[in-house]
Amino acid sequence: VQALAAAFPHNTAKPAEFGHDSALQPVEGQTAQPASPDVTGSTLTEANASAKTGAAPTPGENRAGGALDRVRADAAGRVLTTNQGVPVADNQNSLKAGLRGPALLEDFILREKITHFDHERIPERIVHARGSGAHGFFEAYDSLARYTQAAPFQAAGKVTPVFVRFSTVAGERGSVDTPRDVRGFAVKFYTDEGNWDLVGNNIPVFFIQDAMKFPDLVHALKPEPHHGMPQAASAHDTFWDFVSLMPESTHMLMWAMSDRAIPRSYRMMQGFGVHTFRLVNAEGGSHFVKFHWSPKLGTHSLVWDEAAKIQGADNDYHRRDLWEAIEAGEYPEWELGLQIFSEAQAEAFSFDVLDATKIVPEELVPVTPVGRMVLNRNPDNFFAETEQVAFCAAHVIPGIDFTNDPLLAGRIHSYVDTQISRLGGPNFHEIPINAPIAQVHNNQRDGLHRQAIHRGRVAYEPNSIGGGCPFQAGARGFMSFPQPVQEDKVRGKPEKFADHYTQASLFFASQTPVEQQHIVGAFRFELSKVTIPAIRERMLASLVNVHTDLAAQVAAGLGMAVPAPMPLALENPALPEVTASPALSLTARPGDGGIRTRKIALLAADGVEGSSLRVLQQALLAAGAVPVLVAPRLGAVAASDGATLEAVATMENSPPVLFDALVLPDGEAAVATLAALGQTNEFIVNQYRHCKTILALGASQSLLVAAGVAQQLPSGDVDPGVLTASANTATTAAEVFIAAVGQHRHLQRDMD
Ligand code: HDD
Repeated sequence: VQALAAAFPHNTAKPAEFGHDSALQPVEGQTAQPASPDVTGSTLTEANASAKTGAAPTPGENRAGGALDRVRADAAGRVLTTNQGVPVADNQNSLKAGLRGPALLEDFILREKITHFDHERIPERIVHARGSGAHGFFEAYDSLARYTQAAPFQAAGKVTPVFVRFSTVAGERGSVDTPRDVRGFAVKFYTDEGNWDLVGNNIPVFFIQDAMKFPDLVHALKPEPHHGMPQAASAHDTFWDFVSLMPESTHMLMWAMSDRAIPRSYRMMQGFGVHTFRLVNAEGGSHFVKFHWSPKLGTHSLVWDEAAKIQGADNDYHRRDLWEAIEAGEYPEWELGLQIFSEAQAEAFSFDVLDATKIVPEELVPVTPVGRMVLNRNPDNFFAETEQVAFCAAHVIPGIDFTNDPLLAGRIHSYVDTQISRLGGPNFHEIPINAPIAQVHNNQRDGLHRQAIHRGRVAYEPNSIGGGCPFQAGARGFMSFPQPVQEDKVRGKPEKFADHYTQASLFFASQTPVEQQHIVGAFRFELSKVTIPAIRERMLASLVNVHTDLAAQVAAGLGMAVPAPMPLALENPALPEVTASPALSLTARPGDGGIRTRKIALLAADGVEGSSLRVLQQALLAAGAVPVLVAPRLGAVAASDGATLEAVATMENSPPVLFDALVLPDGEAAVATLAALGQTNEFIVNQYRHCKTILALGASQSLLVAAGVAQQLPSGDVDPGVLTASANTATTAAEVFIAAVGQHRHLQRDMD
């Protein structure tokens, strides 16, 4: 066993993974009983916390994986078997009557293998099909018991395991990671009182106000049904046809056309619960609440030209980014903040808090930090975990309740319903990634793929034969907030829902000039792809109501005149409480200015001045960045001082858009080689256009000149992101360079 363990080392950073010396490993030939999920008591409490929950996480250790250990399989050192556990002698040849004879029907081994393969795929999600997930934990800063009895918020330091899935919305499962799109931000909390799913997005509002319109929205957004185009893109006729006829979508469009829709990383975007939810405390007292996740790394985005090019350079850009960061121990972290307000406060707002196209400005109700979420473990198996995870807006726990938001009402139905066909039946809650760590006992039985073996003959309640078990929890159980309801049945909307523009204008007014330009550019791009002029015109008419400058600039880009404004559904909306909200700008959360996990390209070729590159490399590593030596070909690069550097990427396999910044090397011979390559120019031009930091050492300054890159901005100011230095001053240059990369981008240079 020890020899095998040495030959097949398992990942010791994953504490509970089966390894050769693991206590979890079944002894060969012995039936392995799955560990009981509850070995210490009838309910999971802080006192008997299992390996999956506990008071505080040990740094580097991820407790969220524990409950999944009983189903993790590791074949290292094992014999190949059929699904019935029968050892397979030959996995190369089917059973035939003679070496050149026909295959035999009796070959159950071949048939089992092929049949299973034939059914490997399941339907993809109707929306949010493409996504990436990770395990982690949520840790409360303090008790929120005065507001809610929700388990994760009951004590300072309380830890609740989570599984998170980030996603795009429109694209299919195999589509790209960087289209202009909303990102899903779905968090499953495995709490002591059952699973709570906070199924949010990276944008705090939504396109529509009523779930009745969701199928229409999605049909308009998805590839057009006659020819199946375009993939993962909203820039087409049907989407803009629909939204231009639905002015309620305007506020969301402003966000979706902003840089929020092209995040640099899942690790660098906010998340929002979108709807107004309710917090309910043990006494039954209720407050309204909005959920906000804010990334520790700050909010950062791509620019559109870069996002479009990344689609070709790396389809898995965001998936890889998340995976690599977690593997490297650079665990992404978000702070959870709550906007808590009373129903009386909500009544007085100029907008309706039940309208998912509206935010509650932070100036009106501040965001209170209540805890942090850390993602510290990658899934072991993409399908078993990330694909099979089933988030449901209906999954709430005691202490969290719904409001009458009509969009939320439809979601409460839709998610469970969709899992039944996607995951093949009503027992998807038993799939390990979906199974709560709280025990499940009820009288639901049977159905496709039932895993639990229910004992006894009682599957009804009330019963006497089973001693009345399982019994109702009474006051300890989930009780809906007893909101009084006495109204006529109607199909309609409250009046404030008809104010479609006030908050769209607030959003635009709250952006920096560069952000406003990016919004203009996005509208221009998207509407330029619309082939029916009447749709473009209708959309412009709507934008006039947001901001005349916005409409004028978009119209100019489309070669169209600004039309008359679209008639308002509500002529005299209530005066807004705020007309500018700095928190709505991405610049409000710059992060700590550090450059951890940023990828930096160091170009090199034979003859490169080695010592200055090594200084840069060391300084970047020390700052937590990922310096990557990129050369015309892989392998050894001979430096002019006789040393050898190792190129781990080529200019062909790693285009410039995959890097956050660029270092050009000193060394006459290397610079001459690089100057002769078209890719060098592309590296410099792309990095420059995308407002990234470039450092040219010594002789490579000629490459900047050749690429037409100036060190001065059009304004005459020095460009803080175009740096030059001699090789001798590499140590100082590294400091300046790192500070400049920490700015993320030099948008003063923005030129597209
Ligand atoms: Fe939804 C998936 C977020 C409105 C119906 N939605 C889905 C996912 C996220 C959201 C993050 C992916 C979950 C995962 O990673 O598996 N959806 C939202 C937000 C909304 C929203 C923030 C508005 C506030 N959704 C919405 C409505 C409906 C749906 C109004 C239907 C009435 N959403 C679904 C769905 C999906 C889904 C069809 C597809 C796959 C799935 O549920 O599991 O049920």
